[in-house]
Parts: sequence; structure tokens; C-alpha cells
Amino acid sequence: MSRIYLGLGTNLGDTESNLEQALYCLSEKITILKKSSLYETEPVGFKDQPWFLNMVVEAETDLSPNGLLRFVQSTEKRMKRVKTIVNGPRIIDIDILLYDDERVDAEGLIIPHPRMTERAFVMVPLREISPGLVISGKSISDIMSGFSGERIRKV
Ligand code: PH2
Ligand code: MG
Ligand code: MG
Repeated sequence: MSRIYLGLGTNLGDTESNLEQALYCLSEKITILKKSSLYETEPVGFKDQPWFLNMVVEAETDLSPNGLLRFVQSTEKRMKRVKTIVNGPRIIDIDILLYDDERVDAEGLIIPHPRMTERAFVMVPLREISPGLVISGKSISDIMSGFSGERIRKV
């Protein structure tokens, strides 16, 4: 069994129910151990879109990193995610953040997620469920000490 962290985000339709549905679909192949609170977060990157609802989960799975990627992508498809603009609005986005202490650098899959440590909408919920985590040799508080002003509030 491998220990994984996933980041979920949504800013279209009934966002709370989108997260619920995603967790329900995911639980078919992964065992969810911890769920963060839900956070309303200011859009990062492309600004002209609704705020997101974000959360992070800790889970266990027998899937390989690639198997997990395929499963996560099929879950996004099942929820009728349509790709429009990069960083644009979406019904659901499920990102693999961490997979044990593995480092993966392949076409289409980089673990740890390359932008996770820059994003309050990932790091704040991650700190809530796993404050002692070390990512690429750095503690969460070290990583977050450089953060400024991305607006985020717990629901
Ligand atoms: N996801 C993005 C880009 N920007 N902003 C917020 N607040 N939350 C997200 O989940 C998000 C984002 C690309 O995946
Ligand atoms: Mg994403
Ligand atoms: Mg994604």
C-alpha cells in the first residue's frame, strides 16, 4: 500500500456536491484516510473566473503512480470535465500531490506536484491534515513562510 495525497478543486456548478461526488468515485480504488476542511480560494493564474472550492485528502492505494494518474483522469472524465483554457474554470480537478516519498518525472506526471509548494490553496489544507509532512526536505512551515496574500477561507 502506498500513502498518497490528492488536491481537489472545483469552481463550476454545485461545487460542494462536485467534491462529494469526486470522493465517492475515488473511493472505488483508493482508501481515503483523512479529508481536510473545504476552503474557498481566490483563483490563481487566470483571475477572471469564480473562486474555487479546494480540499486535500490523504489516502492509501495499491495503484502505481501511473495507474493512479489514469484512474484520476478517468474520474475527471466521468464527472464530465471539459478542458477549455489553461488554469480556467472546471467542474473538477484532481491533482496527485505526493506518492510516498517517490519522485516521478515523466511525460504528463511529475511527483511531487511541481506547483504545490507555491499554492496556499494546496498547502493550507495539507497543513491542516498533515502538519508534520516534509516535502523535498522542507517542512510545511518553511515552505509557507514565503507566502503572501493569496486569499483563502475555511468554509
Ligand atoms: N487550480 C488551478 C489554477 N488556479 N486556483 C485556485 N484557487 N484553486 C485551484 O484549484 C486552481 C487555481 C489549476 O489546476
Ligand atoms: Mg490543478
Ligand atoms: Mg489537474
